Amino acid sequence: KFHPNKRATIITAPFSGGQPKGGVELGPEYILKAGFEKQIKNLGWTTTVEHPLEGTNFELKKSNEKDEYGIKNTVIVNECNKLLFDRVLTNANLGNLPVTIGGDHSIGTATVSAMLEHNPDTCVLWIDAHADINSPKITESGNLHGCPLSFVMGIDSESYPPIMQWIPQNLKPGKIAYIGLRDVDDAEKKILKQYNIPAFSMFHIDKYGIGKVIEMALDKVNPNREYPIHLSYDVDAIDPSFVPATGTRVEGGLSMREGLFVAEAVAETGLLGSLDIVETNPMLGETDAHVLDTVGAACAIGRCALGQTLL
Ligand code: B3U
Ligand code: MN
Ligand code: MN
Repeated sequence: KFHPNKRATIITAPFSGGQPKGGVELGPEYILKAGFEKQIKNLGWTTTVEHPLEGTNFELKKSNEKDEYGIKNTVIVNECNKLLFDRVLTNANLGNLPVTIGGDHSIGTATVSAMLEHNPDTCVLWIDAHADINSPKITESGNLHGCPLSFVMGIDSESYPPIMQWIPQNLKPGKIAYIGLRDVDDAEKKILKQYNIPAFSMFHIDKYGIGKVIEMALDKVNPNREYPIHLSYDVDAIDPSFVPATGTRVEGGLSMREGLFVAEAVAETGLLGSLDIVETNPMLGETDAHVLDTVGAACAIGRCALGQTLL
């Protein structure tokens, strides 16, 4: 429905400044080396690859100190997001489906706000073990990969540094639903309640099954199945037994099939407008198999979201 011409732009976001661990900036390289572009071409898509962070050297500027706003690496996260915002928005406006490959989830600030700038009707499915909705005011870690959704919703905006004023606060609470949550900070739970944000945790997946949960999530944010969907997929939503090479593993996650079903179900709606695949960290695998499994899962999420079916 939204991409009959099947043109996708793979936008690499080799960035780790939203969290302290090294290695997540290698995610895009590993995913591309595994043949991701070819796999998408084989599904009938015309593909382009863009590297908007080339030559930036953000990694060299990383620190683990909180600034006066209580957050870390504010400047590089912000600069990174500006570059990605421009490429995601430009590609979306050209009719290309942006597939942003991370890197850590702090880049969600750019991808979500760009897609809402492109089409204000866009709804967001956030697939994650974590809610990523801390603000500078409430974050305990100060890691900005735990904050992208507060920035695009303007939550606690008085606590933001002035350099972040460019970010369009264009995501409304009724336009996002979570699937896969199981590690949510107390202050984040308050926000989810206060803003009445639909959130389907692993409890709901066990209770209703993944098929029903996707239907319920879409009924909340896209009841008539008419709006484009931004699918922001943190690979840590899937259980660490299948996806071990990621920065913040949380036991009790989605099975491999449940994880891929989420992407397949979005593809089935014909409403996919854009996709993020984030938090693949090839340096955190303890064995080669760990890395292969994780990179393989990231590629499979992309293929399923872009229309690969089992039959
Ligand atoms: N909520 C915690 C932990 C966390 C968020 N996202 C990840 N971990 N991957 C925080 O740091 O904000
Ligand atoms: Mn995340
Ligand atoms: Mn996560």
